[in-house]
This record gives sequence, structure tokens and C-alpha cells, in this order.
Amino acid sequence: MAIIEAEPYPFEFDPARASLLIIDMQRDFLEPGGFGAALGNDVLLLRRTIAPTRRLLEKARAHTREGHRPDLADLPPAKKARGKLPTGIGDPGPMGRILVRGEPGHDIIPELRPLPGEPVVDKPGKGAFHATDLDAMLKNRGITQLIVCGVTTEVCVNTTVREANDRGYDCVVVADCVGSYFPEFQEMGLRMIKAQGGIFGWVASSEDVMTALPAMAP
Ligand code: TIU
Repeated sequence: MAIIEAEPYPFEFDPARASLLIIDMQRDFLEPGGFGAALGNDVLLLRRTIAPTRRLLEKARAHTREGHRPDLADLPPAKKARGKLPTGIGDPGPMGRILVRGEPGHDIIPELRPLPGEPVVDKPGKGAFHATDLDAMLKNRGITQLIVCGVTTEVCVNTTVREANDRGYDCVVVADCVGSYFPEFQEMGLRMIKAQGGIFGWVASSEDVMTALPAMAP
């Protein structure tokens, strides 16, 4: 057992039961011409998360990707219609069809590219547990604690942490490894998780997680 200095109080970290979960660090969210940009966002705001996430990745790894089947059979019509976007999910853009599996924009960004054999969970929703094998994969490996990085703080990261909390996982969200297109949502997205005695989980810095990580199995 190791301790991660975290808010609202120190996290009792059990490396044998912990997994690093990196949410949707995809070109479609972090590079110009993808879904994040189609929504009207400055995608460069998310890039400060890359270097600290890379440092954590050298210790332990598992990724998610938001995206849909090429035939869009798993895309709810409500999700497609949302925002009335001129270029939306499934439409062609500079990085291929937006948020479609197999397209360049759907790839994890090159800086964090998964290693061969590394678990990658393809998810059609914002939460990583909805319509995926993630819960079974974690349970089969005896994982009860998640160290969570990725984008965006208030959308896919928050949704996943809430889903994980309801399924009995303890989550530590790494503040400098999660990012939002909106600074106020970054702040509030983290405050919501750790408020009320850690109602959904803990928040820690990558430095404090790194200090505890040497004990974690790769
Ligand atoms: N739009 C936005 O902030 N996020 C998403 O659509 N997906 C994820 O957060 N991955």
C-alpha cells in the first residue's frame, strides 16, 4: 500500500489493484480539423495534458477512444443531431470521417500511441462503461482503483468517473493530465469530483501520483 497525496484527503493506493485509464486522447479532440474543432473549440488548450500523461504512461497503461462503427449503426440519432453542426460525427473532415473507428482522427495522438497488446476500449458514448467491455476487463484483472487522465474533464472524464464510482471503483483524477476547452469547466469539473468528502473520487497532481507509482505493476 502507498499513499498518494490527494484532495479531499490522502488516497490509499494499492498498486496491485490499480490501473491507469486514459480517456479519449484522440486526434479528433486534440488536433485541428477534428470533432473538438468542429464544435468551435480551441483544441490547443488541451495539449498541456500530453507531457505529464506521457510520463505516467511510461509506468502503466490502458486507453479509451470515443467513436462509432463506419456504418454509424451505434450512433444514436440524438447524438448525431446535437449542435446542428455543419460538419458532425460521421462527416468527412481533414482527418477523415469525424469520430469514426479506423479513421485518422479517431487514432490516439502519436505522443501517447498505445503499445502492441495494450488494452484500448472503443466506446460509443461519453462514459467509458456504457456499451463497452471495460467493467469486465477491469474485474477480470482484479482492478478496483483507477488513475484517470484524458479529455475532456467535464465530459468524458467526468462521465466515466461517475460511472466508475457507481460500480464501486475508487478513482483518482490527475489534475494536470485532464483538460477542457473551457478553463472554468476544468476548475469546476475537478471541484465536483472532490467536493463533499470526495463524492465521486480524489484529485491529485501527476507529480504526487508519480511518487507513489514505482510500486505499480507495469
Ligand atoms: N466535447 C467534449 O468536450 N468532449 C467530447 O465530446 N468527448 C470527450 O470528452 N471525449
